Amino acid sequence: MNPLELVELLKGHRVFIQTHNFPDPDGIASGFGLQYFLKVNGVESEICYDGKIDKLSTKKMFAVFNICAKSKDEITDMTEEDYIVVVDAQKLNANLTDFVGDEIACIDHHPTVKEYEYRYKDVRIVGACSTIIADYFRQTNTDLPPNIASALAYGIKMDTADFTRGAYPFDAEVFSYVFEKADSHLINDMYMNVMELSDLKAYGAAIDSIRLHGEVGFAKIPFDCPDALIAIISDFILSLDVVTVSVVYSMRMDGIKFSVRSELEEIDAGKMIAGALKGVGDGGGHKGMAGGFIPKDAVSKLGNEMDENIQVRFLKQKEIQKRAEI
Ligand SMILES: [Mn+2]
Repeated sequence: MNPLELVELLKGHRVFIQTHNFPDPDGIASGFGLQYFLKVNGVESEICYDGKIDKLSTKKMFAVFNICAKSKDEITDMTEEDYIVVVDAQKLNANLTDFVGDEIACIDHHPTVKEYEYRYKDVRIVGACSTIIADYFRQTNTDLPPNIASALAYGIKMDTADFTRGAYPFDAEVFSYVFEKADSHLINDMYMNVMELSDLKAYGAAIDSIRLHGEVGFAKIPFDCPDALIAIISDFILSLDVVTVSVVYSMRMDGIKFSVRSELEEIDAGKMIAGALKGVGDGGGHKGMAGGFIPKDAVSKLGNEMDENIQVRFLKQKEIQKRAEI
């Protein structure tokens, strides 16, 4: 797609750039980069999202790169006439709230689950949406200031886990273009002081409670913990040399929230949690990573020995999958 066609389409309209709900660094960087690209081409826009920004590292981007974005509650005057460009997400997906404006354009790097007719669609399977936005600058030879270049470089690094997750040569090619124009101090700054004291308490609780059953590591955080942090702690437990499957859960006011990881080819984390929580809650996800939830009302079904019950449920699923393998 020629990004200047997008500019033409948007001219004369009020424009919003919407990221997926609970935006991550790639979503924020994509929105920020696109906002600047449109601005130098004469189109003003606002970045918006639904949900919260609950991770310190994502919050930090706003200060480090000087980004402005509005949450759903802060936008009260969007109308049906307004144009929305969806970035790092697609309309009709569960992670994108349907705002009142008209979603006329979409720029994303995820496979399309539900088709939708946009007037401008640029969906490419690459490692990060930031890669596509950065390519707009390269393609059109548009001036790329250091803070924008740094944000895009950070978005690419984060979404590809430093080129170890779903990265393509195209990501590396575009990364080298933005990195040359970036301020490396700004990128480095993003990696400093990103842990909050409350994060450390959650790590501490998980470490204290860890139980190993063969290669399966269980850890419980006995208090409320945001999704993103439970997921990071699950990765952390998985990084132990003896652990190949990790199950981490947080006791919340409204129930128990789970995050599961598997690095074994024969153990599917999504199927494992779906089976383990059957009858008490819901779970699902990918082979490598999955999540789930047991609502408060169902917690009593786990009985007095709740932790043991949870462990038995997951271990049984592991056996079922192992047996299916033979
Ligand atoms: Mn992304």
